[in-house]
Amino acid sequence: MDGSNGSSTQHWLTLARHTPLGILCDLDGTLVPFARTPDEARPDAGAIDLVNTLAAQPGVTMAIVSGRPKAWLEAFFPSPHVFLVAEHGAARRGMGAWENVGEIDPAPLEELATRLELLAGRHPGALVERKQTTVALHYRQVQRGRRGELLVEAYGIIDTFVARNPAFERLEGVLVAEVRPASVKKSSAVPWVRELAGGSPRLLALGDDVTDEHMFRVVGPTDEPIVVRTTERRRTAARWELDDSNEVRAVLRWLHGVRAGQTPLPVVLPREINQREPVAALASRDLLVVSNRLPEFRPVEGDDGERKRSVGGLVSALEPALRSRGGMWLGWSGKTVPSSEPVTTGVSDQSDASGVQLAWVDYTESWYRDYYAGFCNGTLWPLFHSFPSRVEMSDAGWSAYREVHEAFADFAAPHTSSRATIWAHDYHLLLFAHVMRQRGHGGPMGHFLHIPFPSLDIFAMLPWAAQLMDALLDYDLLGFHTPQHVANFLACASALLPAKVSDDVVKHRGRETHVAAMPIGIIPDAFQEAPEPTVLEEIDGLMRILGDAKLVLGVDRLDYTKGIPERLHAFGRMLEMFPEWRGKVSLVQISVPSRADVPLYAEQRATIEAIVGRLNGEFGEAAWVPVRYLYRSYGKQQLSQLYRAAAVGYVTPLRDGMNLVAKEYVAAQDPEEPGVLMLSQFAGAAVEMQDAVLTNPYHIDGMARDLDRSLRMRRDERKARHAKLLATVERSNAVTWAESFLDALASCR
Ligand code: ADQ
Repeated sequence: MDGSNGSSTQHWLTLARHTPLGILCDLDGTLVPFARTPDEARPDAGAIDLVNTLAAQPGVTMAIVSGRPKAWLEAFFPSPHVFLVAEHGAARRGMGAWENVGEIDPAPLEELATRLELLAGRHPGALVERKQTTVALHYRQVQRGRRGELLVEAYGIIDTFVARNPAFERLEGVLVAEVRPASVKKSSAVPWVRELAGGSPRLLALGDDVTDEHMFRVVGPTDEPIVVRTTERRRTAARWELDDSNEVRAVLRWLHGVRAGQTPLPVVLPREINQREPVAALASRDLLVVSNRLPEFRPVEGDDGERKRSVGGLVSALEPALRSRGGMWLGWSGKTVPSSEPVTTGVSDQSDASGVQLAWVDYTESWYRDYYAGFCNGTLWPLFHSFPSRVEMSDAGWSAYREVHEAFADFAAPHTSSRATIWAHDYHLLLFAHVMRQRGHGGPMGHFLHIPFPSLDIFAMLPWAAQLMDALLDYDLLGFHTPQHVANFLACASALLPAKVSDDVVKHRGRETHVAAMPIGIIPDAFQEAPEPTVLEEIDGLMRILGDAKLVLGVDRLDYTKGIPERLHAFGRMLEMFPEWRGKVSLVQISVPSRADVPLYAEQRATIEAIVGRLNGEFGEAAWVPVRYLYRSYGKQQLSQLYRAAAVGYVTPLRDGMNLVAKEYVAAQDPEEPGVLMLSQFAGAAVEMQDAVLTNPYHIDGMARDLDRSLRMRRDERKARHAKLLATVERSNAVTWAESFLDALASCR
């Protein structure tokens, strides 16, 4: 017994005795348990017998409503008493004869299926199923950490197809991506079965998949939609739930017994879904990503409410994970409102093409000042990068830090199932797990820190160090870029808290937090694409200005941690130490504007411009400008071309969590004629990229010598180093990073 109360039993008895009764039942994941491949998931004799028995019962209309092809269904259910709906509603068999629903020309699917088959051939476990009007890519059997890679490519193919063939749409099933006619849905089965049943029927609709939601949405008020929670939990239009196919069969058997005049005790009855359980308004909430900024949209200056999408690295990394799981991304809109006004929040339209829903919170002006510019960028950023002299601290900052976390959690909690997985990002959200646990969140929560974690002597400068540490341990998983960051974190935990610390687990307050080094990667392909002609022209123009001089390239956000002044000084020093390079090499430094309204950053910009002026004044000649400083942002294609043209990628931060520019530079090189990556030993990237020319950005003479060595390096050495670096960049890319984080988070529990 499931402990159902009497009134619930009565409710189901009334339904079971109702005549006529229509049953619409999905197969895979509902009546039949999932198997490793679609072929193995065959209805067993028990399931077939149960369906036939119900179909033969007076007053019952029994329909199987499936995504499977006609012939497959017919092979198991030849009896004309069983009604069949195939391919999600594209075809149906009434009194023994099949009819097609709607006019669909399946011809365009041929090419799609072929392309997906080629792709599946490269991904062990992936399987393409061709049906009359649909094509499905199954990835249940693809190893968990490798699914993201497959999906990035698959979605590229599918989305292009759907854009060209609007009569078709993409549909996410349980570990299957399917393309099918947009006009066909399982919902069409509902009025059909109602009509077949005749009279005033009550309907029972059972299914586990998102395709079954279409049925649940159109059933009437006296019908009973039941969702089977076979795999993921998602927002559902169903009123009842069951756990698996065993429970489905038990309920159907009981129903049959009741109608047959027996009074069997129910083994299990559908459980009413607690509508008070906070679930999102619109869609599946299996994964909630939270970051300060929503990388996918840039608020428009002088915000008119329009929000534009832009594709950043983190988005590309997480999108496959969000798509395959279903999820929401929550962050700051980028907009501030006067502190006297209430904070506004919002959620994007679910119909968004990426399938990822965005949700945002606006900041008040005081939050922007005390939380964002204050505690985040004035306190934590310099502290975590080990720049203690730049750290500013105020009680107002700490209090705003906590307040903003409360605001994010107030928004997130009612939009998220209490069992959802949450992945928070970076130093802006260190307390997020803590405030969510206070609101009853029981699901797995992980955090990835994109910047370094400092050593104990630095971290302990923070008056709230112990509180912060305590709150961090409400996460189940903490990810860092390097083993050194992990070691620093563990040392701080063990010094500041009465916690039990081992290599990769911290035990505190009866909880366990796993800690791991998981270096982030890039999507290398994005830096290897052939450029558009206009991009080529633009970069050619820039190269013409440089003439024959070799290009040394620096690309950064304008930030004092990036060591731009030191890099410029070292370039000048090299021209002094090795005058033969004068006129033969130019440094191009591209800095993307960042936090320009923070005084320290404006000051940094002025410092850099002064050094550039000095160097050009001192060394410049009529036909040669030693340093070009470009204070602007470039698109990916432009950046790739610049990287490719550069003889040296000059990446010398004083401290950096990882540094993606180093990886992008490597990805963009011509393998036959690669440039040399010169990389600071204090960038997290240096751990994986030992084949770069590693340099110490604090030692100007040394850096000048390293630059000279890089410029002189022979082709065979450049090729050998580049090949090893490229292998690293390709092996641990952005998608594998996201998947392995989520895998690790799932296995924490
Ligand atoms: P950032 O400090 O922003 O990231 P980084 O990893 O180098 O540093 O990423 C910068 C990104 O901005 C790169 O993708 C680069 O292409 C882009 N970019 C830089 N200059 C640009 C320009 N002028 N025009 C266009 N794009 C430009 C933080 C941490 C890092 C960590 C990342 C990811 O500080 O240590 O590597 O997060 O975890």
